[in-house]
Amino acid sequence: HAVTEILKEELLNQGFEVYYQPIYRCKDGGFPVAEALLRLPDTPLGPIYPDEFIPIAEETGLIVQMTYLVLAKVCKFVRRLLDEGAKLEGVSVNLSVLQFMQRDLADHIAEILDYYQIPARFIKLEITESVVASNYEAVLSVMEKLAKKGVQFALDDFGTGYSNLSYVMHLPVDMVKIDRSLIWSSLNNDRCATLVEAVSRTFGQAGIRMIAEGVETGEQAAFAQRCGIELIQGFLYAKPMPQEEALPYLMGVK
Ligand code: G
Ligand code: G
Ligand code: MN
Ligand code: NA
Repeated sequence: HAVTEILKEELLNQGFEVYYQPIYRCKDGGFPVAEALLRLPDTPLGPIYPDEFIPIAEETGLIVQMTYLVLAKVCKFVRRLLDEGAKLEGVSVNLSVLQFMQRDLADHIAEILDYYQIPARFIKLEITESVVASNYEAVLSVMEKLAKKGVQFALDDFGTGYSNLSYVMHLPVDMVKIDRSLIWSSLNNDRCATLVEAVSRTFGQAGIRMIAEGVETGEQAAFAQRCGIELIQGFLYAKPMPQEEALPYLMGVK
């Protein structure tokens, strides 16, 4: 498969780019958090998008090494941000289910954090509900191991597919990201809006930080704010962008 060969090649010469999407904080208009997103802008086949290469990386197992590369690049960037005095809360990195099957995941992450001298709280791992559903016991035990080291977790794509309150109650999850489909539906579906608002308030009261995803319009942002959601991720405020462009957002000068 041509894409598989390209992924191997990019791994060898570390050609992957990591983009950062700054995440907006409603109360002060700052961008204290960003999500790291893999990009392959320049390959022999032209740009290849994550929706195409992530599934292939998962099938071939290449995702494991790719994620370690992302983590290393993210830690290096976080080190620079901290050295330059950023009031950063952290950067989140997506984890695939295969990653949780790696026995040495927690140790390997600890090693990368140690190498770059990054306190663990600055790295937030995003896991989807489907990852949890695929192997609850194994995922829970790895999460607990990492949480003990201080790594934080965000539950991604909340409200799609496998939504299960018991995950939020029993997993060491610091943040819940409301999926963009729910944010979008809420603007023309009162029942959806009421449920999103209730869930957001309830989670917020339980000390779980909320992120609204996929906010593209002022109306959607206003809705998220009415729900008391703390953080907003969406094209309205900032798209995923190269590190150098994301830097001023995270430094608080944009
Ligand atoms: O990045 P969007 O900008 O297109 O990303 C599409 C999908 O690819 C998202 O669901 C995102 O979670 C996933 N994705 C992007 N980067 C990574 C990564 O580094 N690791 C994993 N596992 N998924 C990623
Ligand atoms: O990991 P997750 O599936 O949540 O990945 C975030 C995805 O959402 C990335 O593909 C990113 O490019 C995308 N995204 C971020 N903000 C917006 C937005 O405002 N609108 C849309 N359509 N997609 C967004
Ligand atoms: Mn994500
Ligand atoms: Na999501």
